This record gives sequence, structure tokens and C-alpha cells, in this order.
Amino acid sequence: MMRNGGQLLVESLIGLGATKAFGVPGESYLAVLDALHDTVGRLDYVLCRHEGGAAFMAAAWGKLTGSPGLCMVTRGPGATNASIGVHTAMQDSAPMILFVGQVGTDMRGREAFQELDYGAVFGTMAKWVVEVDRVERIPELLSRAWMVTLSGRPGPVVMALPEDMLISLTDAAPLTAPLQVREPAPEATAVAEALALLKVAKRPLLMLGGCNWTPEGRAALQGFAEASAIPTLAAFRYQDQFDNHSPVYAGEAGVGMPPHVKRLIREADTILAVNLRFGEMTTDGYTLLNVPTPKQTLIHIHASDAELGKIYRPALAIQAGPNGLARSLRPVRGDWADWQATARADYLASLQLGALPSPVDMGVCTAHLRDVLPEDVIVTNGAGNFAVWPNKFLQYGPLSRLLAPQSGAMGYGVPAAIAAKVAFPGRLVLCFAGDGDFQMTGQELATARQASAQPVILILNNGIYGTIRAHQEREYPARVSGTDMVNPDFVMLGRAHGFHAERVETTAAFPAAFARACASPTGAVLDLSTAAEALTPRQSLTAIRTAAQQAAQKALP
Ligand SMILES: Cc1ncc(C[n+]2csc(CCOP(=O)(O)OP(=O)(O)O)c2C)c(N)n1
Ligand SMILES: [Mg+2]
Repeated sequence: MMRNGGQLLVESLIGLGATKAFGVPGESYLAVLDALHDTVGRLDYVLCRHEGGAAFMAAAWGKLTGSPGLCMVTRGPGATNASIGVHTAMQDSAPMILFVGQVGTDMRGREAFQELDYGAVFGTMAKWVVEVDRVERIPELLSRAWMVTLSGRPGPVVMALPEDMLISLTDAAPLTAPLQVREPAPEATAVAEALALLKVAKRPLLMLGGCNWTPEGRAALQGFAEASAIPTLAAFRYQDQFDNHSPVYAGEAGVGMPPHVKRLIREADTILAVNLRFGEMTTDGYTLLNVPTPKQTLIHIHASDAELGKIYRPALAIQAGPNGLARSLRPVRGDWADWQATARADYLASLQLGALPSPVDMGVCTAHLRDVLPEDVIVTNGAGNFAVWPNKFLQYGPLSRLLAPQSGAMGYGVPAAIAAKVAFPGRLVLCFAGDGDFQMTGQELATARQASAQPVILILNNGIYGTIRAHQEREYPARVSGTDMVNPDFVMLGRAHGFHAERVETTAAFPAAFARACASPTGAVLDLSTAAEALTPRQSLTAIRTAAQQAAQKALP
């Protein structure tokens, strides 16, 4: 049977098990769109409004489901718009494939209309970039892309599709079977060595990273940590990968790291790092462990050889996937009960807050959410000070998920929530957005409505780019520049997109408004009046400003 490149690609994606692709159309890949005309219900095209939104959705899909999120965009501007999602998938270690139209092979290299060299543009951003020049190689190169995006440390692949290749005919057979990548198993002697190192520890610490976990693997790791009473930290924005209600869970090693988390990492004498990518956020700017040789005895386990020893020289490095490793660990016992109990008590204490100077007090609202959110909730957020609420004050159990970008990309939360709702229409999906953050990708509410994938969105509306304002007040107190916003009416905006929408003016009004939001079949936008003064959970804007002014005063000769 003869097919064109678009048909061969789409049939092969279905063969691999794909069911959704997120995209914005372009004339550069009409043959793919045409093939999708015949696959509705098997491979659906979720039509987005901006390629940044589409790429965030694909990145979030990959992170949530563990199978590659697919994004389809046009050449040049479509690809550059989508780049934010590629970067985010990379930092998140999430599987994703970005398909980009490309100029015809007959005119490549002439700076044709919207031409880009994708290898150069995405070379340092994606895990792999490939351009498919010959139509019959689609199955081979797509199969490889699928392997690359999933294996080792998952990450994004960019596949460029020249226009003439997509309309060429071939009798090459499409892929027809899913591909699985089995994780590398740990060697028994290596595991024994790791356990021996832990046995002689006085202050052991377990740190875990995201991606590639199975529920069984997670349960096995939790069983090991609890039976060994080892305090456990989750990596930046991967706190949903370990049951926060476990007596050994001690918090997230991420941005705005609480003092007790810093202390745990600094004072640990042995760190078992499972599936962890050591990054700036997990290490408080690379200050908690010495580069390259930490004082702590480091046992580093990762499926990718590229992560082992990347920054820190481990005492023992094991290249293995997380699940087999977790299953092979046997409890170790030692004299560290106090160390573990203090870690847990410090974590629980970190959830407690005083009243905030704000009409809507997010401390109180988040405590309410801890009580009422269903066990299988999916929470999303982008970037801003508001993210502290879902990231530091909600608790995640074995069934709930957090989709939050390790790239710190504003605008991730809304598209991620839409992707989550596409994947799991029956689950509550709750997006936390800042007013600035929301306005990066708010137009995707139209996508949500068209796809019948409408989450509940909380906009923490403080009228400022709070994160930047906080830095600004610390460095240049009382010199406000570029951080005040005049906002649109988010309630009207929500309603214009077919969402239930309300403005919430007081803390007391939040529980009932939230219940109405969850009950609405159209999803909901709640515009929460939060005060700029409540800049962080523990420090007001005035306090930050005053402290900076006093410090500046003291520094005068
Ligand atoms: C795409 C992108 N642009 C800019 C930034 C820098 N940035 C980080 S947080 C932030 C402000 C976020 O403001 P808002 O969403 O209103 O949240 P708030 O801090 O006020 O709670 C900015 C501009 C970023 N992280 N990502
Ligand atoms: Mg704000």
C-alpha cells in the first residue's frame, strides 16, 4: 500500500500507542493534518492557541503519563514559540517529541521562508534533533526518537519534517507495535555495597528524583525508607513521587529551600540519591555539597550514565533504573531515630503559618485544600511566588500528582492542567496561577473549552510580578521598576471562555467558592484577591523593604 509521509507518520504514531497530539497548524505540515482527518478517536489533534501552550501540554503529558507527549507545530516561528516547552521537558526529564514542519529539501540552506536549522536551534535544548529527509525512513527515525525520549534520563526530541518529504509516496510499512524501554537493573553486589555504606552511617538521608517511577517502585522505596527510618527528601518539584504523609518524608529540596531541608543535606553523612538529577535548586545553588567531592558519602543511582558524576563524585555510582533498585533494597538499621524524628517534626512545623496581611489568606485557603482535595487530584503550577502554596504547603499522597516546571517557566500551569484534564477527564485538576503567570498562556482557556478539558484555575491576583518584586526590594528597596501590573478582569475573561468564574474577596468566601468551582461542569476560574504586601508566606513586602533599607544604611561609611 502506498502512503505519503504524513500518513506514514500518523499511522506509525498510532502503532506506537499515541492517542493525542497537541498543536497549532501550519501550511508546512498539511499532509500530517490531512492524515489526522481520518484518525479522530484514535489519534486526536488537540488544537491549541499558541505553540508555547501546545509544547507545555506535551511536556506535561509526558511527565504525567510517562509516555511521550506529542506536539506538532509549523516551521520557524512555530518552532521558536514551542521552544519553551522543549526546554521545560528537558529540565523536567520528561518524554516529549516536537514535530516541526521544514522547508522543502530542494530549497534548504537558502534561508527560505521561515527556515531554521533545527539541529543548531535545539541542539543544546533537546536530547536529540533529527530531520527526516527520505520518506521511507520515517518508521526507523520515529522508532529511534521514541526510544531516545524514553530511555535513560527521558527528555525531548525534535523531529523536523521537510514539506516535500511529507508528500512523497512510499510503500514502507508503518510501525505497528508499542515500544517499551526496560530500565537497567542494579547489580546485586553494588546494592550490597550501598547498603553497607548506609549501615555505618550516623545521619543517612534519602533523596529521590522524578521520572520513570512505577507505583510499585515508589511503594518499594517508601517501604525501604520507613523500615530503615531514613529521612527522605524529594527533588525540586517532584514531591508527588513520595508519600508526603509517610513518617520519613521530610520535604522538598527545591527553590526557596526551608532551613531544615538545607540542614538535612548539609549535616547528612551519607546520602542515597535515587533517580536524582543534582541541579541548582536541589543543592541551594550548589552550596550544600562540595564540588566536585562532597563531604557526605554519596551513593548516586541513576538510569543515565550522563547523570552519574556530572557534578559530584559519588563514593558509589550505580547505573540503574529506580524501580528495580527500590525493589532490591533491604532495610538497614542504625542509631539515627532522633535524626529522623527531628526531620519529620521540622517538616510538619514548616506547614504551620501565622495570619497573612491579605484579604484572601492563602495559608488558610491552602490548609482548607489539604482537607478537601480528593486523593487523586492533579495539581499544576507555573512560576512565581504563588507557587509556594502548591509546592510547600500542599501534601501529596500516592495517588495525587504535581505538574510543576523545573525550568521555572511562567505559563506552564494552565496548559499543564489542560493536558492533565485531556488525559484524565474524570479527575479534579487544580491549577495555581499567578496573575503574571496566567497571562503568559491564558489564551489556552479557548483550547480547554474546545477540547472539553476545563480545569479549576486559581489566580492569585496580587497585581505584581511578586517574585521579581521580592528580589527588587531586597536589592533596590522602594525603587519599584517594571514589577507593577494593571490587570484585565479575570472573571470576565474566564466567562468569555465559557468557564464558571468568580472573584473571591475574602478568606471566608473561599471554601464555598471552591466548592462551586469543583461542581461546575465547565471548569472554573477563581480570581483571588491576594495582597502584594503578603509577598512571601513568612515575610511581608514592607519587612523585606525595611530590612534592605536598614542594611543599606548600615553599609554607609
Ligand atoms: C517565561 C518566564 N518569564 C519570566 C520569568 C521571570 N519571573 C519569574 S517569577 C516572575 C513573576 C511571577 O509573577 P506572578 O505570576 O504574578 O506571581 P507572583 O510572584 O506575583 O506570585 C517572573 C517575571 C520566568 N520565570 N519565566
Ligand atoms: Mg503576581
